[in-house]
Amino acid sequence: MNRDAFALVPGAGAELNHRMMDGGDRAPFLSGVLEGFYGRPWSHEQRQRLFVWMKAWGLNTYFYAPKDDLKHRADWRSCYASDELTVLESLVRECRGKGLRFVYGLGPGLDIIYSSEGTRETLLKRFRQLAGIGVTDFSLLFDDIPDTMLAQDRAVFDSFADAQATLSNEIWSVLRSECGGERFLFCPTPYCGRMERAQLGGKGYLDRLGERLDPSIDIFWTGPEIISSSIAEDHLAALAQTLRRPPLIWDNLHANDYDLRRLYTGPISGRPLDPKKHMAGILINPNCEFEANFVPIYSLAHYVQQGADYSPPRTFESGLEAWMEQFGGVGEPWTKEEVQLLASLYYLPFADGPDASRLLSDLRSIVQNGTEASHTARSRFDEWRQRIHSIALKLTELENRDLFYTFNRQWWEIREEMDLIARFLDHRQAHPGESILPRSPEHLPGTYRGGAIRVMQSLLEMNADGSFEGGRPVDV
Ligand code: GDL
Repeated sequence: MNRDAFALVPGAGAELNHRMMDGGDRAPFLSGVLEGFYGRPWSHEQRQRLFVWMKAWGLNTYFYAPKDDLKHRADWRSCYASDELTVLESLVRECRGKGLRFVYGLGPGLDIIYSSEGTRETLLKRFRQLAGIGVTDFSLLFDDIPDTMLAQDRAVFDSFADAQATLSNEIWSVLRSECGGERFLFCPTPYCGRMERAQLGGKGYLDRLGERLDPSIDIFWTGPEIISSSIAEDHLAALAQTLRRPPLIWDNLHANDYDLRRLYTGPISGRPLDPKKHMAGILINPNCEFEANFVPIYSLAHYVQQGADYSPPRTFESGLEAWMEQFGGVGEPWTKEEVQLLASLYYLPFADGPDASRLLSDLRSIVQNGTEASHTARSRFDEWRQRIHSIALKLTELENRDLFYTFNRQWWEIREEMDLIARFLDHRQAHPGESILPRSPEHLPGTYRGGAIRVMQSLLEMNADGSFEGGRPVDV
Protein backbone atom coordinates (compact mmCIF):
# COMPACT_ATOMS: atom_id res chain seq x y z
CA MET A 1 0.00 0.00 0.00
CA ASN A 2 1.41 3.33 -1.05
CA ARG A 3 2.06 5.71 1.84
CA ASP A 4 4.56 7.93 0.05
CA ALA A 5 2.51 11.08 0.43
CA PHE A 6 2.50 10.73 4.20
CA ALA A 7 6.20 9.92 4.30
CA LEU A 8 6.78 13.31 2.71
CA VAL A 9 4.79 15.19 5.31
CA PRO A 10 7.37 17.50 6.86
CA GLY A 11 7.64 17.52 10.61
CA ALA A 12 6.08 14.09 11.14
CA GLY A 13 7.84 12.10 13.86
CA ALA A 14 10.22 9.33 12.82
CA GLU A 15 7.78 6.67 13.98
CA LEU A 16 4.89 8.18 12.02
CA ASN A 17 6.98 8.55 8.88
CA HIS A 18 8.14 4.98 9.20
CA ARG A 19 4.61 3.63 9.64
CA MET A 20 3.20 5.63 6.80
CA MET A 21 6.01 4.83 4.43
CA ASP A 22 5.94 1.08 4.67
CA GLY A 23 2.41 0.64 5.91
CA GLY A 24 3.71 -0.89 9.15
CA ASP A 25 1.41 -3.71 10.14
CA ARG A 26 -1.66 -1.94 8.84
CA ALA A 27 -4.33 -3.99 7.18
CA PRO A 28 -5.48 -3.45 3.56
CA PHE A 29 -7.33 -0.41 2.23
CA LEU A 30 -11.03 -0.62 3.12
CA SER A 31 -13.63 0.27 0.52
CA GLY A 32 -17.32 -0.28 0.72
CA VAL A 33 -20.57 0.52 2.41
CA LEU A 34 -21.39 1.66 5.89
CA GLU A 35 -24.93 1.13 7.11
CA GLY A 36 -24.67 3.91 9.65
CA PHE A 37 -27.66 6.16 9.05
CA TYR A 38 -30.61 7.05 11.28
CA GLY A 39 -33.97 5.52 10.41
CA ARG A 40 -35.17 2.10 9.35
CA PRO A 41 -32.25 -0.29 8.80
CA TRP A 42 -32.03 -2.21 5.53
CA SER A 43 -33.66 -5.63 5.36
CA HIS A 44 -31.82 -8.92 5.23
CA GLU A 45 -32.73 -9.28 1.54
CA GLN A 46 -31.49 -5.79 0.72
CA ARG A 47 -28.19 -6.49 2.43
CA GLN A 48 -27.87 -9.73 0.46
CA ARG A 49 -28.32 -7.76 -2.77
CA LEU A 50 -25.79 -5.24 -1.56
CA PHE A 51 -23.20 -7.98 -1.12
CA VAL A 52 -23.81 -9.16 -4.68
CA TRP A 53 -23.24 -5.64 -6.05
CA MET A 54 -20.17 -5.11 -3.90
CA LYS A 55 -18.57 -8.35 -4.95
CA ALA A 56 -19.26 -7.67 -8.62
CA TRP A 57 -17.71 -4.21 -8.38
CA GLY A 58 -14.66 -5.14 -6.33
CA LEU A 59 -15.48 -3.42 -3.02
CA ASN A 60 -14.31 -5.21 0.10
CA THR A 61 -16.09 -4.05 3.29
CA TYR A 62 -19.58 -3.89 4.76
CA PHE A 63 -19.88 -2.06 8.07
CA TYR A 64 -22.91 -2.87 10.21
CA ALA A 65 -23.82 0.12 12.39
CA PRO A 66 -27.51 1.04 11.84
CA LYS A 67 -28.16 3.89 14.27
CA ASP A 68 -31.77 2.97 14.96
CA ASP A 69 -31.34 -0.76 15.29
CA LEU A 70 -32.41 -1.00 18.93
CA LYS A 71 -29.39 -3.00 19.99
CA HIS A 72 -26.84 -0.84 18.21
CA ARG A 73 -27.27 2.24 20.37
CA ALA A 74 -30.30 2.66 22.60
CA ASP A 75 -30.01 -0.86 24.04
CA TRP A 76 -26.29 -1.50 23.64
CA ARG A 77 -26.10 -3.34 26.96
CA SER A 78 -28.31 -6.34 26.19
CA CYS A 79 -27.03 -9.39 24.44
CA TYR A 80 -28.77 -10.78 21.36
CA ALA A 81 -31.47 -13.39 21.81
CA SER A 82 -30.66 -16.62 20.03
CA ASP A 83 -33.11 -16.01 17.15
CA GLU A 84 -31.58 -12.57 16.56
CA LEU A 85 -28.13 -14.08 16.58
CA THR A 86 -29.17 -16.69 14.03
CA VAL A 87 -30.27 -13.95 11.63
CA LEU A 88 -27.01 -12.07 12.15
CA GLU A 89 -25.03 -15.23 11.68
CA SER A 90 -26.57 -15.83 8.31
CA LEU A 91 -25.84 -12.21 7.36
CA VAL A 92 -22.20 -12.59 8.35
CA ARG A 93 -22.01 -15.83 6.38
CA GLU A 94 -23.54 -14.22 3.28
CA CYS A 95 -21.15 -11.31 3.52
CA ARG A 96 -18.02 -13.33 4.06
CA GLY A 97 -19.16 -15.88 1.50
CA LYS A 98 -18.86 -13.09 -1.07
CA GLY A 99 -15.30 -12.43 0.05
CA LEU A 100 -16.28 -9.24 1.91
CA ARG A 101 -15.15 -8.07 5.32
CA PHE A 102 -18.01 -7.79 7.84
CA VAL A 103 -17.37 -5.12 10.48
CA TYR A 104 -19.67 -5.08 13.48
CA GLY A 105 -20.21 -1.67 15.09
CA LEU A 106 -21.62 -0.79 18.52
CA GLY A 107 -22.55 2.72 19.71
CA PRO A 108 -22.54 2.77 23.52
CA GLY A 109 -21.86 6.49 24.01
CA LEU A 110 -25.30 7.83 24.91
CA ASP A 111 -25.17 6.75 28.54
CA ILE A 112 -21.83 5.06 29.07
CA ILE A 113 -19.65 5.09 32.18
CA TYR A 114 -16.17 4.85 30.70
CA SER A 115 -14.37 3.91 33.89
CA SER A 116 -16.66 1.13 35.04
CA GLU A 117 -15.47 -2.47 34.97
CA GLY A 118 -19.09 -3.40 34.17
CA THR A 119 -18.98 -1.38 30.94
CA ARG A 120 -15.91 -3.25 29.76
CA GLU A 121 -17.52 -6.60 30.55
CA THR A 122 -20.82 -5.65 28.91
CA LEU A 123 -19.10 -4.58 25.70
CA LEU A 124 -16.95 -7.68 25.64
CA LYS A 125 -19.93 -9.91 26.24
CA ARG A 126 -21.64 -8.46 23.17
CA PHE A 127 -18.53 -8.58 21.01
CA ARG A 128 -17.87 -12.17 22.09
CA GLN A 129 -21.36 -13.10 20.88
CA LEU A 130 -20.38 -11.73 17.50
CA ALA A 131 -16.99 -13.42 17.53
CA GLY A 132 -18.90 -16.63 18.19
CA ILE A 133 -20.68 -16.29 14.83
CA GLY A 134 -17.51 -15.64 12.91
CA VAL A 135 -17.00 -11.86 13.19
CA THR A 136 -13.35 -10.75 13.32
CA ASP A 137 -13.73 -7.00 12.70
CA PHE A 138 -15.22 -4.71 15.31
CA SER A 139 -15.92 -1.07 15.96
CA LEU A 140 -16.90 1.31 18.74
CA LEU A 141 -18.71 4.48 17.72
CA PHE A 142 -18.77 7.65 19.81
CA ASP A 143 -20.45 9.99 17.31
CA ASP A 144 -23.48 12.13 18.17
CA ILE A 145 -23.25 11.70 21.94
CA PRO A 146 -22.91 14.06 24.92
CA ASP A 147 -19.27 15.16 25.10
CA THR A 148 -19.11 15.49 28.86
CA MET A 149 -17.97 12.95 31.41
CA LEU A 150 -19.59 11.93 34.66
CA ALA A 151 -17.78 12.88 37.86
CA GLN A 152 -16.68 9.27 38.39
CA ASP A 153 -15.03 9.25 34.94
CA ARG A 154 -13.40 12.64 35.50
CA ALA A 155 -11.77 11.19 38.61
CA VAL A 156 -10.09 8.50 36.51
CA PHE A 157 -9.36 10.06 33.10
CA ASP A 158 -7.64 13.33 32.32
CA SER A 159 -9.78 13.90 29.21
CA PHE A 160 -12.67 12.62 27.14
CA ALA A 161 -10.24 11.32 24.51
CA ASP A 162 -8.33 9.46 27.18
CA ALA A 163 -11.51 7.82 28.48
CA GLN A 164 -12.54 6.60 25.02
CA ALA A 165 -9.03 5.56 23.98
CA THR A 166 -8.37 3.62 27.18
CA LEU A 167 -11.64 1.71 26.97
CA SER A 168 -11.20 0.98 23.24
CA ASN A 169 -7.60 -0.17 23.69
CA GLU A 170 -8.65 -2.56 26.43
CA ILE A 171 -11.51 -4.01 24.41
CA TRP A 172 -9.36 -4.33 21.30
CA SER A 173 -6.57 -6.02 23.17
CA VAL A 174 -8.93 -8.72 24.44
CA LEU A 175 -10.61 -9.18 21.05
CA ARG A 176 -7.25 -9.48 19.34
CA SER A 177 -5.77 -11.96 21.74
CA GLU A 178 -8.86 -14.05 22.53
CA CYS A 179 -11.23 -13.72 19.58
CA GLY A 180 -9.00 -13.59 16.49
CA GLY A 181 -9.73 -9.86 16.07
CA GLU A 182 -8.38 -8.56 12.75
CA ARG A 183 -9.40 -4.95 12.54
CA PHE A 184 -10.84 -2.39 14.92
CA LEU A 185 -12.46 0.87 13.81
CA PHE A 186 -13.16 3.85 16.06
CA CYS A 187 -15.53 6.74 15.44
CA PRO A 188 -14.49 9.82 17.44
CA THR A 189 -16.89 12.34 18.98
CA PRO A 190 -15.57 15.22 16.83
CA TYR A 191 -15.51 13.49 13.44
CA CYS A 192 -15.24 16.43 11.05
CA GLY A 193 -13.30 19.69 10.75
CA ARG A 194 -16.18 21.83 11.94
CA MET A 195 -16.59 19.79 15.15
CA GLU A 196 -12.88 19.88 15.78
CA ARG A 197 -12.88 23.69 15.48
CA ALA A 198 -15.82 23.85 17.90
CA GLN A 199 -13.67 21.81 20.30
CA LEU A 200 -16.21 19.06 20.70
CA GLY A 201 -14.85 16.53 23.17
CA GLY A 202 -12.61 19.19 24.66
CA LYS A 203 -9.56 21.13 23.45
CA GLY A 204 -6.92 18.91 21.88
CA TYR A 205 -9.20 15.86 21.70
CA LEU A 206 -7.87 14.58 18.37
CA ASP A 207 -4.26 15.06 19.27
CA ARG A 208 -4.67 13.18 22.51
CA LEU A 209 -6.65 10.46 20.76
CA GLY A 210 -3.92 10.08 18.14
CA GLU A 211 -1.38 9.74 20.89
CA ARG A 212 -3.27 7.28 23.08
CA LEU A 213 -5.36 5.12 20.80
CA ASP A 214 -3.64 1.87 19.81
CA PRO A 215 -1.90 2.64 16.48
CA SER A 216 -3.52 -0.36 14.78
CA ILE A 217 -7.01 1.09 15.32
CA ASP A 218 -8.48 3.06 12.41
CA ILE A 219 -10.18 6.39 13.09
CA PHE A 220 -13.21 7.56 11.13
CA TRP A 221 -13.49 11.05 9.66
CA THR A 222 -16.20 12.65 7.48
CA GLY A 223 -14.09 15.52 6.08
CA PRO A 224 -14.33 19.25 6.77
CA GLU A 225 -18.08 18.90 7.35
CA ILE A 226 -20.54 16.15 8.29
CA ILE A 227 -21.61 16.22 4.65
CA SER A 228 -18.47 17.34 2.85
CA SER A 229 -18.86 18.68 -0.68
CA SER A 230 -15.12 18.22 -1.09
CA ILE A 231 -12.29 16.69 0.90
CA ALA A 232 -8.86 18.09 0.05
CA GLU A 233 -5.57 16.21 0.12
CA ASP A 234 -3.89 18.68 2.47
CA HIS A 235 -6.86 18.49 4.86
CA LEU A 236 -6.25 14.73 5.14
CA ALA A 237 -2.48 15.05 5.32
CA ALA A 238 -2.71 17.51 8.23
CA LEU A 239 -5.23 15.30 9.99
CA ALA A 240 -3.00 12.25 9.56
CA GLN A 241 -0.29 14.10 11.46
CA THR A 242 -2.62 14.75 14.36
CA LEU A 243 -4.06 11.25 14.42
CA ARG A 244 -0.69 9.55 13.81
CA ARG A 245 -2.37 7.49 11.12
CA PRO A 246 -4.26 8.13 7.89
CA PRO A 247 -7.99 8.60 8.57
CA LEU A 248 -10.65 6.17 7.47
CA ILE A 249 -13.26 8.16 5.55
CA TRP A 250 -16.90 7.85 6.60
CA ASP A 251 -18.48 9.45 3.58
CA ASN A 252 -21.90 11.04 4.10
CA LEU A 253 -22.16 12.58 0.63
CA HIS A 254 -25.15 10.40 -0.28
CA ALA A 255 -26.73 10.20 3.19
CA ASN A 256 -30.29 11.50 3.26
CA ASP A 257 -31.38 10.68 6.80
CA TYR A 258 -31.28 14.40 7.62
CA ASP A 259 -33.57 15.35 4.72
CA LEU A 260 -35.90 12.57 3.72
CA ARG A 261 -37.49 14.57 0.92
CA ARG A 262 -34.25 14.09 -0.98
CA LEU A 263 -32.47 11.15 -2.54
CA TYR A 264 -28.95 11.13 -3.90
CA THR A 265 -28.32 9.08 -6.98
CA GLY A 266 -25.24 10.81 -8.42
CA PRO A 267 -21.61 9.68 -8.62
CA ILE A 268 -19.17 10.29 -5.79
CA SER A 269 -17.12 13.41 -6.44
CA GLY A 270 -14.94 16.00 -4.73
CA ARG A 271 -12.62 13.42 -3.17
CA PRO A 272 -8.79 13.23 -3.58
CA LEU A 273 -7.75 11.60 -6.84
CA ASP A 274 -5.52 9.04 -5.18
CA PRO A 275 -7.57 7.75 -2.24
CA LYS A 276 -5.04 5.10 -1.25
CA LYS A 277 -2.40 7.73 -0.68
CA HIS A 278 -4.43 9.72 1.81
CA MET A 279 -6.83 7.42 3.59
CA ALA A 280 -6.92 4.08 5.36
CA GLY A 281 -10.09 3.43 3.42
CA ILE A 282 -13.40 4.94 2.38
CA LEU A 283 -16.85 3.67 3.32
CA ILE A 284 -19.99 5.43 2.14
CA ASN A 285 -23.01 5.87 4.37
CA PRO A 286 -25.66 6.32 1.68
CA ASN A 287 -29.42 6.85 1.29
CA CYS A 288 -31.74 5.17 3.76
CA GLU A 289 -33.67 3.91 0.73
CA PHE A 290 -31.55 0.99 -0.35
CA GLU A 291 -32.55 1.03 -4.01
CA ALA A 292 -31.39 4.59 -4.55
CA ASN A 293 -27.81 3.53 -3.85
CA PHE A 294 -26.97 1.59 -6.98
CA VAL A 295 -25.10 4.33 -8.83
CA PRO A 296 -23.48 5.83 -5.68
CA ILE A 297 -21.98 2.45 -4.68
CA TYR A 298 -21.03 1.64 -8.27
CA SER A 299 -19.29 5.01 -8.47
CA LEU A 300 -17.39 4.42 -5.23
CA ALA A 301 -15.89 1.26 -6.72
CA HIS A 302 -14.85 3.16 -9.84
CA TYR A 303 -13.42 6.00 -7.79
CA VAL A 304 -11.31 3.67 -5.66
CA GLN A 305 -10.10 1.64 -8.62
CA GLN A 306 -9.52 4.34 -11.21
CA GLY A 307 -7.82 7.00 -9.12
CA ALA A 308 -6.73 9.92 -11.32
CA ASP A 309 -8.69 8.52 -14.29
CA TYR A 310 -11.97 8.61 -12.36
CA SER A 311 -14.56 10.85 -14.02
CA PRO A 312 -17.87 11.46 -12.18
CA PRO A 313 -19.87 12.28 -15.35
CA ARG A 314 -18.54 9.26 -17.22
CA THR A 315 -19.19 7.01 -14.24
CA PHE A 316 -22.71 8.42 -13.92
CA GLU A 317 -23.31 7.41 -17.56
CA SER A 318 -21.95 3.89 -17.19
CA GLY A 319 -23.63 3.49 -13.79
CA LEU A 320 -27.00 4.32 -15.38
CA GLU A 321 -26.37 1.75 -18.12
CA ALA A 322 -25.75 -0.87 -15.44
CA TRP A 323 -28.75 0.28 -13.37
CA MET A 324 -31.14 -0.17 -16.35
CA GLU A 325 -31.36 -3.88 -15.59
CA GLN A 326 -33.19 -3.14 -12.33
CA PHE A 327 -35.95 -1.31 -14.20
CA GLY A 328 -37.76 -4.31 -15.66
CA GLY A 329 -41.52 -4.24 -15.38
CA VAL A 330 -44.84 -5.14 -16.94
CA GLY A 331 -45.16 -2.23 -19.39
CA GLU A 332 -43.00 -0.63 -22.06
CA PRO A 333 -39.29 -0.94 -21.29
CA TRP A 334 -37.56 2.07 -19.78
CA THR A 335 -35.25 4.08 -21.97
CA LYS A 336 -31.82 5.24 -20.84
CA GLU A 337 -33.09 8.85 -21.08
CA GLU A 338 -35.87 8.09 -18.62
CA VAL A 339 -33.55 6.50 -16.06
CA GLN A 340 -31.20 9.44 -16.54
CA LEU A 341 -33.96 12.00 -15.94
CA LEU A 342 -35.06 10.15 -12.80
CA ALA A 343 -31.52 10.05 -11.40
CA SER A 344 -30.70 13.60 -12.49
CA LEU A 345 -33.48 15.13 -10.46
CA TYR A 346 -31.91 13.84 -7.22
CA TYR A 347 -28.19 13.49 -7.90
CA LEU A 348 -26.01 15.13 -5.18
CA PRO A 349 -26.52 17.50 -2.24
CA PHE A 350 -24.39 20.22 -3.79
CA ALA A 351 -25.17 19.68 -7.48
CA ASP A 352 -28.13 18.97 -9.71
CA GLY A 353 -27.81 16.27 -12.34
CA PRO A 354 -27.43 17.29 -16.00
CA ASP A 355 -31.13 16.99 -16.89
CA ALA A 356 -32.19 18.70 -13.66
CA SER A 357 -30.11 21.77 -14.47
CA ARG A 358 -31.75 22.04 -17.89
CA LEU A 359 -35.25 21.44 -16.51
CA LEU A 360 -34.88 23.99 -13.71
CA SER A 361 -33.46 26.60 -16.04
CA ASP A 362 -36.39 26.06 -18.47
CA LEU A 363 -38.87 26.30 -15.59
CA ARG A 364 -37.36 29.48 -14.17
CA SER A 365 -37.37 31.17 -17.50
CA ILE A 366 -40.92 30.23 -18.47
CA VAL A 367 -42.44 31.13 -15.08
CA GLN A 368 -40.40 34.31 -14.63
CA ASN A 369 -40.60 35.60 -18.21
CA GLY A 370 -44.27 36.37 -17.77
CA THR A 371 -46.44 36.64 -20.85
CA GLU A 372 -43.39 36.99 -23.10
CA ALA A 373 -42.71 33.27 -22.74
CA SER A 374 -42.39 31.96 -26.26
CA HIS A 375 -44.23 29.11 -27.94
CA THR A 376 -40.95 27.20 -28.06
CA ALA A 377 -40.50 27.60 -24.31
CA ARG A 378 -44.04 26.37 -23.73
CA SER A 379 -43.61 23.34 -25.92
CA ARG A 380 -40.33 22.53 -24.16
CA PHE A 381 -42.19 22.73 -20.86
CA ASP A 382 -44.93 20.45 -22.17
CA GLU A 383 -42.32 17.96 -23.30
CA TRP A 384 -40.69 17.87 -19.84
CA ARG A 385 -44.09 17.42 -18.27
CA GLN A 386 -44.99 14.61 -20.59
CA ARG A 387 -41.69 12.83 -19.81
CA ILE A 388 -42.28 13.23 -16.08
CA HIS A 389 -45.80 11.81 -16.42
CA SER A 390 -44.55 8.89 -18.43
CA ILE A 391 -41.95 8.06 -15.78
CA ALA A 392 -44.64 8.27 -13.07
CA LEU A 393 -46.61 5.62 -14.93
CA LYS A 394 -43.59 3.42 -15.57
CA LEU A 395 -42.62 3.51 -11.90
CA THR A 396 -45.95 1.89 -11.06
CA GLU A 397 -45.15 -0.92 -13.52
CA LEU A 398 -41.78 -1.86 -11.99
CA GLU A 399 -41.34 -5.43 -10.87
CA ASN A 400 -38.89 -4.36 -8.18
CA ARG A 401 -41.44 -2.82 -5.80
CA ASP A 402 -38.75 -1.47 -3.48
CA LEU A 403 -37.41 0.56 -6.37
CA PHE A 404 -40.93 1.82 -7.03
CA TYR A 405 -41.54 2.77 -3.37
CA THR A 406 -38.18 4.50 -3.22
CA PHE A 407 -39.07 7.00 -5.90
CA ASN A 408 -42.84 7.05 -5.92
CA ARG A 409 -43.46 9.64 -3.19
CA GLN A 410 -40.81 11.98 -4.46
CA TRP A 411 -41.83 11.62 -8.09
CA TRP A 412 -45.47 12.17 -7.19
CA GLU A 413 -44.53 15.59 -5.84
CA ILE A 414 -42.50 16.46 -8.93
CA ARG A 415 -45.37 15.47 -11.18
CA GLU A 416 -47.87 17.49 -9.17
CA GLU A 417 -45.62 20.52 -9.18
CA MET A 418 -45.35 20.29 -12.97
CA ASP A 419 -49.14 20.08 -13.22
CA LEU A 420 -49.53 23.12 -10.99
CA ILE A 421 -47.09 25.12 -13.11
CA ALA A 422 -48.97 24.01 -16.23
CA ARG A 423 -52.24 25.34 -14.74
CA PHE A 424 -50.52 28.57 -13.86
CA LEU A 425 -49.16 28.96 -17.40
CA ASP A 426 -52.57 28.18 -18.93
CA HIS A 427 -54.22 30.73 -16.67
CA ARG A 428 -51.65 33.40 -17.48
CA GLN A 429 -52.08 32.77 -21.20
CA ALA A 430 -55.85 33.16 -20.87
CA HIS A 431 -55.53 36.29 -18.69
CA PRO A 432 -52.47 38.17 -19.92
CA GLY A 433 -50.76 40.23 -17.25
CA GLU A 434 -52.13 38.18 -14.35
CA SER A 435 -49.57 36.41 -12.19
CA ILE A 436 -51.96 34.88 -9.66
CA LEU A 437 -53.59 31.52 -10.21
CA PRO A 438 -56.77 31.84 -8.10
CA ARG A 439 -57.23 28.15 -7.23
CA SER A 440 -56.16 24.66 -8.23
CA PRO A 441 -58.64 21.84 -7.64
CA GLU A 442 -55.83 19.59 -6.39
CA HIS A 443 -54.56 22.14 -3.91
CA LEU A 444 -57.27 23.13 -1.47
CA PRO A 445 -56.32 25.94 0.90
CA GLY A 446 -54.41 24.54 3.86
CA THR A 447 -53.59 21.25 2.16
CA TYR A 448 -50.41 22.25 0.36
CA ARG A 449 -47.24 20.20 0.88
CA GLY A 450 -45.69 19.49 4.22
CA GLY A 451 -48.35 19.98 6.90
CA ALA A 452 -47.03 21.35 10.20
CA ILE A 453 -43.41 21.11 9.10
CA ARG A 454 -44.06 23.58 6.26
CA VAL A 455 -45.21 26.20 8.74
CA MET A 456 -42.16 25.59 10.91
CA GLN A 457 -39.86 25.84 7.93
CA SER A 458 -41.40 29.10 6.79
CA LEU A 459 -40.61 30.77 10.14
CA LEU A 460 -36.88 30.90 9.41
CA GLU A 461 -35.77 31.13 5.81
CA MET A 462 -32.31 30.22 4.63
CA ASN A 463 -30.52 32.85 2.54
CA ALA A 464 -28.05 31.99 -0.23
CA ASP A 465 -25.07 32.48 2.10
CA GLY A 466 -26.46 29.96 4.61
CA SER A 467 -27.73 32.56 7.11
CA PHE A 468 -31.27 32.28 8.42
CA GLU A 469 -33.77 35.10 8.41
CA GLY A 470 -36.86 35.32 10.56
CA GLY A 471 -39.49 37.87 11.37
CA ARG A 472 -41.53 37.88 8.16
CA PRO A 473 -45.26 37.66 8.76
CA VAL A 474 -46.39 34.08 8.29
CA ASP A 475 -49.84 33.14 7.15
CA VAL A 476 -50.67 30.23 9.47
C1 GDL B 1 -24.00 11.89 11.31
C2 GDL B 1 -23.93 10.48 11.82
C3 GDL B 1 -24.50 9.49 10.83
C4 GDL B 1 -25.57 10.10 9.94
C5 GDL B 1 -24.94 11.23 9.18
C6 GDL B 1 -25.82 11.94 8.18
C7 GDL B 1 -21.50 10.29 11.39
C8 GDL B 1 -20.16 9.87 11.91
N1 GDL B 1 -22.56 10.12 12.21
O1 GDL B 1 -23.68 12.78 12.02
O2 GDL B 1 -24.98 8.39 11.54
O3 GDL B 1 -26.09 9.16 9.06
O4 GDL B 1 -24.48 12.21 10.11
O5 GDL B 1 -26.95 12.49 8.76
O6 GDL B 1 -21.57 10.79 10.30
